[in-house]
Order: sequence, then C-alpha cells, then structure tokens
Amino acid sequence: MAVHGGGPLRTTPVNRLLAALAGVLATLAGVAAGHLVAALLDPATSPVLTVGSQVIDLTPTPVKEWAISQFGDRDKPILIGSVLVGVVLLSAVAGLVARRRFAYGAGVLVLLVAVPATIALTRPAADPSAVVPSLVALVVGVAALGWLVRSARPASPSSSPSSSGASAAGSGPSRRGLLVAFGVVAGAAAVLGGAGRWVASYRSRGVDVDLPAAADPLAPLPRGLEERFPGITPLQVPNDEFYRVDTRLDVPIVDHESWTLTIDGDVEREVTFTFDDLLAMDLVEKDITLTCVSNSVGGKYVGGARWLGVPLVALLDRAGVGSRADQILSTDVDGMTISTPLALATDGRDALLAVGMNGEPLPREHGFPARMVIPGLYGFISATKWVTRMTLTTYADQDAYWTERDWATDAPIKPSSRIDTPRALADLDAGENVIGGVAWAQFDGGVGRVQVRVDGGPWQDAELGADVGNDYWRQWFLRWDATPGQHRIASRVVDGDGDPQSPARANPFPSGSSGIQELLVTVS
Ligand SMILES: Nc1nc2c(c(=O)[nH]1)N[C@H]1C(S)=C(S)[C@@H](COP(=O)(O)O)O[C@H]1N2
Ligand SMILES: [Mo]
Repeated sequence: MAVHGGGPLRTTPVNRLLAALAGVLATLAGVAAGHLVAALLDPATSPVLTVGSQVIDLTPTPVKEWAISQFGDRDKPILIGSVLVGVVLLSAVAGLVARRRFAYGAGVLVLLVAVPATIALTRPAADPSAVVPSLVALVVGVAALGWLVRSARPASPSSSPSSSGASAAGSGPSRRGLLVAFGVVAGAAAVLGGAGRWVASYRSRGVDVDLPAAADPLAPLPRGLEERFPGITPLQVPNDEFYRVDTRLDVPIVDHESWTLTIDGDVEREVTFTFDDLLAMDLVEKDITLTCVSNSVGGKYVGGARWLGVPLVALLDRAGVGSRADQILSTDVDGMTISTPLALATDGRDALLAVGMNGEPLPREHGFPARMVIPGLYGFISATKWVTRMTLTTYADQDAYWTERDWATDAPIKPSSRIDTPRALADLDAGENVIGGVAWAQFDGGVGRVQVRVDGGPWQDAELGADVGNDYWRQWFLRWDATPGQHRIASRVVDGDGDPQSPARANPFPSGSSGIQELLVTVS
C-alpha cells in the first residue's frame, strides 16, 4: 500500500478513507463518552437522545403518523439510527478536513456538538449542567481525532521505509502506531457506549418502594380466557408486556424522595404533595384499560391493568378548583405537557393519580413515581406519566404538546374489538379453531356483545370472558369450524345500548381510529 512516501499530505484513496474513519471513530468515542456521562447525570442530556427527542418534537404530525404506521414500535430505533447516520457522515467530513487543517476538523466537531448542547440547554426543564455530556463528547472527540490524524500521517519521508516492501511497511512504527490508535479509539467507543447503556438500564431497573394497600382492596381478577385459549391477550397485561407510548427516547429517572406534585393555576390555594403525602391518603384500586389514540384498528397500543392511586378529585379538592378553569394542564418532569378536559376528569368517573400498577410500584417506563389514569379518554389527553404539576387553566389560555400539533382536545376512546387469534395470514388446520380477542366500549353500558363474521356472512355472537366493569376491556372467543380455503374473519363490539362499533374507517389522527378489523387466513 502506498501510505508511505511522498509528501505528508499525498492524497490517496486509502489516506482519505483513513481520515474519514478517524473522524467517525473519534466522534463515536466522543458520543459514547457523552452518553456515559449523561447516563450517570441525567440520561435525557445524552447527545444522541437530545437530538433524537428534538427530531421527535419537530416532526410534523402526518410524518410521525406515517412513521408509526410504517415502522410501528420500531419508530424510535429507526429515528436514532437516522440521527446516527447523519452524525457519521458529518464526522467523516470532520476527519477529511482535519487531515489538512486540524483546527477546521475540530471546528466541524464543535458544530456537531453544538446541536445537542443547544437542544439540551433549551429543553423546558433544563439546567446548565445539561450541557456537560455534550462538552465531554467534544473534548473526547477532539482529543481522539488529534491522535488518530497524527498517527495516520506518514512518518517523515526520511524515516519512511520503501513503499514496496510489505514486510518493512507492515512492521514500521507508524503502521503499528496507526493500528494501535485506531484500535484503541474504536475499543474505547465500544466500551464507553456499552457502559453508558448498562448504567442507563441499571438505573431504570425496577424501583424498590413499598406501597400501602388500597383502603378497600378489589377482589383478585377472575381467570382470564388466555388460560384456556393461548393467543388471547391476558385479561391483565403484565407490566413488562404493557405497551409504552411517549415522546421520550430514554426512561426518566425520578427520585421519589425529592419528587413533588403541585396543583396550581385557577385554584383557591396552591398545594404541593410529596410522594409520602400521597401514600398517606386513602388509596383506591381500579381496573382500567388504557388506550393510545395512535392505536390503529386491531393494533397493540392498548392494555388492561389494575391501578392503585389517589382519586384525582381528592387532590383537586385540596386545592379548591376555581370557576374559570376548563382544562387540567399537566406537566411532566421534563416539561412535557398534556391537557385534560376538566369536566370529563371530574364527572364522576374513576380518574386517578396512580402510584401502583398490577400490585407493584409504577415501573419507570410507565410513569414512576406517579401518573394520571382516566378511564375512557385516550392516553394523550389523560395519562400523564412522571407528572409533577397540574395547572387549572383554560384551553383559550394554554396549549399542550399534542394540542399544538393539532390533535383533538376532547377524545373519548372509540369502542373497538381486536382479534388476537388467529393471526393475520395464519395457516390453520381444517376443523375446529378458536377465534378470540379483546374488545372495549367504555361508554354506553360497556361491552354488550362481541360478534364475529366469516367471509362477509352474518354476524355471530362470540362468548364473552369475565366482566371487569365498563372501564375495562373484555375477552371473547368463538369456536369456528374451518373449511379448507381462504377465509376473511372480522369482529366488532356492540355496546350495552345495542350500538355496534362504527364501520367507518378513520385514521388515528386527530381523535382516534375507527373501522372494523378483518383479517385473512388460509385453512388446509
Ligand atoms: N409524560 C408523558 N406522559 C405520557 C406520554 C408522554 O409522551 N409523556 N404519552 C401519553 C400517551 S400518548 C399514552 S397512550 C400513554 C401511554 O402510557 P403507557 O406508556 O404507560 O402505556 O401515556 C401518556 N402519558
Ligand atoms: Mo397515546
């Protein structure tokens, strides 16, 4: 290889490749170091996560909906991946530039790091320390770049061995130095990045607090149909299987000892609760099915759980709600906001500030130390996780995160039935098969019936699982004698008033999907 000989800046493809690689490795090492420091201080300030969250916040709603419909749960990894691709390209440029003028290459890194630093500083709940991980990334990145660029420079012509002898070049000090430098930086990037991930997951592990029992505990749930018919979603979804939807790329680590919840705005007196204050109040237990407005018909952003918490009205009563407010604007630890129609939250339904989920403290992913849960309203206007403030205000005065993005302000959960088994495009054996799933209709008398239709034929009543109340979903199944061939299976819920779910197709935006799920199976 002609790495050696000629002037120090002879440009060959190999030289260029090495320079680009130097830029990429140096940046990766810097980003990994910044990520590790952020994991230790505040994960949300990681250079990767700040840029990713900003992209999430800036993405226009239609693009976001498209991404969710295309990539589903993988929208976040894909987002982080595309941010990384952009960073890799720019850092390759930094390496190429640094080869000729180191200061310019370092300058590209400064520009690169200025983006996460600025975002970290301007996010709603930021303090100046938010910039530390970006600075660490910069220092490590520039130092690594300097070392790599220097080691990739050919040794001075006088000491350079002839370019012809592989033996001489291969064992020369500069070749070895180059390998060592690139190897060390690549290794450091991997180790630092791995350590950052480990620290983040260690810190987001389960929380260890003891919750008091409810003043009036609920009886255990009846057995679910999932025990008889595998494939049907469990009546109560285990915490680690519960769907997660939020704008965060990381999991907020909130210290419950210093956490507080303040109720302010149009109130008689501003009140602040500590975690212990909440636990000292009368706790209630409620079985509530949470649903995301982004759930498409037949989708998986819905789940049933048993929540332990304080009735929302008990908290609002302590503050004394004024007469002007029509909205509860709740804010999370990071300044993200959700707006809830006050009239609906206080109309007698079991709105909660929850601290427990399925017999455990709230998992960090699901809002530890406290979150709102309101039956019948989609999560984006009712279920604020990591909540720290509830401001009584008006829709005319204040907008929340999704309201600014043109989502509906008043969004009751639309009744829907989902087929869990068989799966779409399944190959089934002829003879008896079980069709089963879950259905919900929070209003109008809850789930009255669930019906199944095969190949566009008549709607047949399914058998229903246990009734856990109107705020909860209901499992259902139907035995079906399948004949060979292709078949279309559809299901719908009929509410307690006898109204079937709407067949009109609607996308999730702006107030929730509707339509009837129908899937195709092959029987042989
Ligand atoms: N702080 C915060 N709370 C949030 C969100 C969020 O992005 N940030 N997403 C909401 C949405 S859209 C839904 S559907 C529910 C989902 O709750 P889960 O992740 O516990 O299932 O949380 C709600 N609460
Ligand atoms: Mo949602």
